[in-house]
Amino acid sequence: MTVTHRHDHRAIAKHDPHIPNGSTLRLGIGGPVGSGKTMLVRRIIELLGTEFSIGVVTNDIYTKEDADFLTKLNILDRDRIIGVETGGCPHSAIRDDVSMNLGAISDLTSRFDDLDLVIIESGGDNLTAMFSPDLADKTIYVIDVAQGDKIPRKGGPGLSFSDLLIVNKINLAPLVGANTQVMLSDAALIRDDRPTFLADLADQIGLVQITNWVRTEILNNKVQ
Ligand SMILES: Nc1nc2c(ncn2[C@@H]2O[C@H](COP(=O)(O)OP(=O)(O)OP(=O)(O)O)[C@@H](O)[C@H]2O)c(=O)[nH]1
Ligand SMILES: [Mg+2]
Repeated sequence: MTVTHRHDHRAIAKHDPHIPNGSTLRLGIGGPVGSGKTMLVRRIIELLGTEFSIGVVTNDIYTKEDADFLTKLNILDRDRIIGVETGGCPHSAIRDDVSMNLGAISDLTSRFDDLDLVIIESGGDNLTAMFSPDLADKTIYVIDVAQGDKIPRKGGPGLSFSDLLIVNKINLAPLVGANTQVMLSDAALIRDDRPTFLADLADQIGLVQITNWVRTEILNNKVQ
């Protein structure tokens, strides 16, 4: 029996003609329902959309709500945004059978051959969700304070192994009795050196750190 190493899958995916070439960073954004994933996509487009060529794939279970929302904002050419209706468990479409998402990325790359970044927003999911390395090169996991400052202690692959963890809606922390410093220290315990940033994406707090991180990942991906 041939045992294929996890990273070999990614190498194979990168050489598939339907997958963007190595200079396109595929960035997966996951996290629970309503934590601010689409708001993060919006901010990345607003801040990096003139510097880089960006495409977006959103996942919703029954609609194309997030793709429609981003399209209506008029911050990115509508042809650069594709909504996928997963029709089932959101984690399945980003982890188990990623074919719908790979198809959407393939559509984007056939429309635009210069993509620096493809963002894949997962449907809102539970703490067990995680992107397949066949689909995403790097991942951001978004949680918010309103779910309680216990969330980082509850763990899960997104919280532990995402390349960047964002604790969003920090302006709401006093209203819901969440201690963001506890969230940061609990996250640090399970994340080794992987960073965790605090943000309020709606009020544009914490955006410099996030933008710098995404820009660095796009540029690092090009020199690999
Ligand atoms: N106060 C506050 N509200 C926010 C922030 N970020 C997002 N929201 C609001 O929270 C709600 C959910 O935000 P979305 O960006 O749609 O969250 P999502 O994770 O994409 O949601 P799903 O895709 O449905 O799982 C919206 O009403 C946003 O306006 C924030 O930083 N602060
Ligand atoms: Mg969303």
